[in-house]
Amino acid sequence: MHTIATIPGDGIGQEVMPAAIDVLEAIDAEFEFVEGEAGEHVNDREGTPLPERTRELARDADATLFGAAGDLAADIILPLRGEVGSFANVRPARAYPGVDAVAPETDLTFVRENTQGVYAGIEADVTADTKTLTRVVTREASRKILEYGFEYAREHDAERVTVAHKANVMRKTDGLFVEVAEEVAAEYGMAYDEALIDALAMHLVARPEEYDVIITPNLAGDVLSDLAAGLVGGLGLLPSANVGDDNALFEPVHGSAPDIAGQGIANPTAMILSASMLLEHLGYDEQADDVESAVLDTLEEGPRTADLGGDASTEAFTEAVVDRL
Ligand code: GGG
Repeated sequence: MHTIATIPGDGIGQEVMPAAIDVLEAIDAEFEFVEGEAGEHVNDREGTPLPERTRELARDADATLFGAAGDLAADIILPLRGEVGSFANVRPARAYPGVDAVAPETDLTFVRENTQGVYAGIEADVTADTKTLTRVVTREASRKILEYGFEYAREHDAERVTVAHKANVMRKTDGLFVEVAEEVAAEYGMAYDEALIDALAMHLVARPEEYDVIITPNLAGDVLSDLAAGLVGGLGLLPSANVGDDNALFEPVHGSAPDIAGQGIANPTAMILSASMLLEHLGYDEQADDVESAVLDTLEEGPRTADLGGDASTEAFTEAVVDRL
């Protein structure tokens, strides 16, 4: 039996996590769920949003499900990703049948570097009016994410691999990323193209169907995957996996969504599909496919949540998924 740490976090994380647990309880597999506390309410009570006991749960579990973080994301989700040793954040963005998508042909995956770049949080106060941020890019971390990205592309029979960067401006840091990309692609014997991040944003809006696997530095992957969410029907639809050598954490791409939190109307699709990615990671391939099919059928046939033009609650959508399992 596998142990799964569940950490709902803030805002709608509290509402979509029960949906994922309901689904995992409905399939043909047995899990032990251990819930970990994290978030603003924990910070108010204990002076830290991510207590050591929650970090330990994530470290010790076979895999972790995380809900959402808001203003305290830097103190919650970034360290949690570190606790499971994740170096890759895999974010598939697909347009699903029945969902009114801006770009219905979209089917691509971001493989985002998860440990460094500007999200490493190396910031300093020079004076009250001047702040600095140090962006570190290492050969080792670049090689790790690029090898993972090319391997992922090979395993998924990707038609195209794109390496995103801004090396024409950030010559040393992204320059190193591009240099390592050339080496790794040669070792894998795989073709790839490079894309400047800003131009890539435009191309993704204009012709998303031309892309397949996109390997990106940390911040770019976060921003471009939200852009892709806009192409396929919204942030409620994108799941993700934070993958390490021995452990992994799965979470929706969306944040805590304070504008709708507490109303029971959040779309749990991204959270449930994250649970499906977790199932695949733990070797429950058949169950992962079943969950994905149940979600896709529900998206196509209804009921739908408000973000997709319906009026179903989070619970009603989840029940419809569970009924199809
Ligand atoms: N479930 C993902 C989440 O809480 N996202 C909020 C956020 O700000 N994330 C930053 C990141 O993904 O690096």
